[in-house]
Amino acid sequence: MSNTDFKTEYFTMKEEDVIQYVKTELSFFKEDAKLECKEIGDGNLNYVFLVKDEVHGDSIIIKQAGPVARISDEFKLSPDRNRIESEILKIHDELAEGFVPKVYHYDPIMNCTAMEDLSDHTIMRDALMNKESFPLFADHITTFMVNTLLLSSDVVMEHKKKKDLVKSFVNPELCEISEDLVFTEPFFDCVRNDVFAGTRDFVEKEIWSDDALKLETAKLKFDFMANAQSLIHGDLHTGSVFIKPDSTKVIDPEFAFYGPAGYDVGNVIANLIFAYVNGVVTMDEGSEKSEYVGFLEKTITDVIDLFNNKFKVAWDTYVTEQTAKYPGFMDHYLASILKDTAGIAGCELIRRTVGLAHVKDLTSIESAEKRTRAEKVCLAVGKAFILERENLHSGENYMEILNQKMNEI
Ligand code: SR1
Ligand code: MG
Repeated sequence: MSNTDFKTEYFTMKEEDVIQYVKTELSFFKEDAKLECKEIGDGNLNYVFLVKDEVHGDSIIIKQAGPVARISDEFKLSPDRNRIESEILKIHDELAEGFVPKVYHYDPIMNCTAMEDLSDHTIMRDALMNKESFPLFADHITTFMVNTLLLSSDVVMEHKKKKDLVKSFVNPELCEISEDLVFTEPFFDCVRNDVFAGTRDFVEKEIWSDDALKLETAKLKFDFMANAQSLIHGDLHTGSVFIKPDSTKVIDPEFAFYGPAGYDVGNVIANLIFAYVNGVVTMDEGSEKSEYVGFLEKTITDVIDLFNNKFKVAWDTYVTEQTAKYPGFMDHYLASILKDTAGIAGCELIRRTVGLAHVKDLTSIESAEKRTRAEKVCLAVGKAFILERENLHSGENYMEILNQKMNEI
């Protein structure tokens, strides 16, 4: 065991330390509990421990922030991200109850959070790779996004309270990761990029040599840094969603800060597209494929359209700000979120294909030919989303571009 003093000095815990930790620092388990612990994290940054009582079946998650990222020790990260994550989960639970795990305890010395075990759910990216469908997802995620994004913004919140939240969730180190990995590095031949051999020529011609595209990514990057519109999740991909057919839980909001609302919506769309492209290129023709691909087409369409509709309803219900109620302002505000959504979906599609942090939906494709096709589609769709973002207002608009690139490439 590394240490048993959890009250004075931070250290990164091993499984046996975590058992000791829950026994001494939490009153979650029963006296006669027989605890076992396993590190189950597969994300890029943190350590996630599942602690189970073999006697009574109770279980809990302990998530600890380490001093460097798991994906690469080039990223030295403030463990304050664990405070941000635990506080955001509580805020999300107030704004969108039922869509996040319950937080039981936050420890600012050990930089860890104790939270609800969601082992009866599956990480959505894994479930999608397994070709499972979730017809309720679009409804769930759009409720989550409309509630968390609109209700945390200036058009609903008292402005001084909103500014206090902006201060509390300034998240410079994790924002810097996104500024670099999402908006900067994928758009030039950066040494940290990881480009699949079959895709390289396409990337050089279609992405790195396109000055008009690069200009648009600069606009999106500076908007990301300067537009403190909503308290965004900041990393809302399908690996940040736990799912089962009747339940959707959004986890891992450590990248949260006040940024453009469209960042979250765009990330959801892009990651559904990765699953869609994977399904199209890897599945054999037949009913299983058409059902699964059909589910994803409908979900991509519905996420945009339901977000639009629910946003308008929530606006009428919650917005009290005098000037925000001027006729025409809601349309102007929502149009700018939708424009950001398309631009961010485009950046996410490109950065997960050529940048440092990839997605299994693409890297798991065994055939080099199929993977190359999938990657080129993602790049071409991403580029079109960025360049044409002014014109992407409906789910149908998104599917038109996706179908067009899928047919062309
Ligand atoms: C160094 S972290 C790499 C990526 O993992 C996280 O999930 C974020 O998406 C980040 O960009
Ligand atoms: Mg994460």
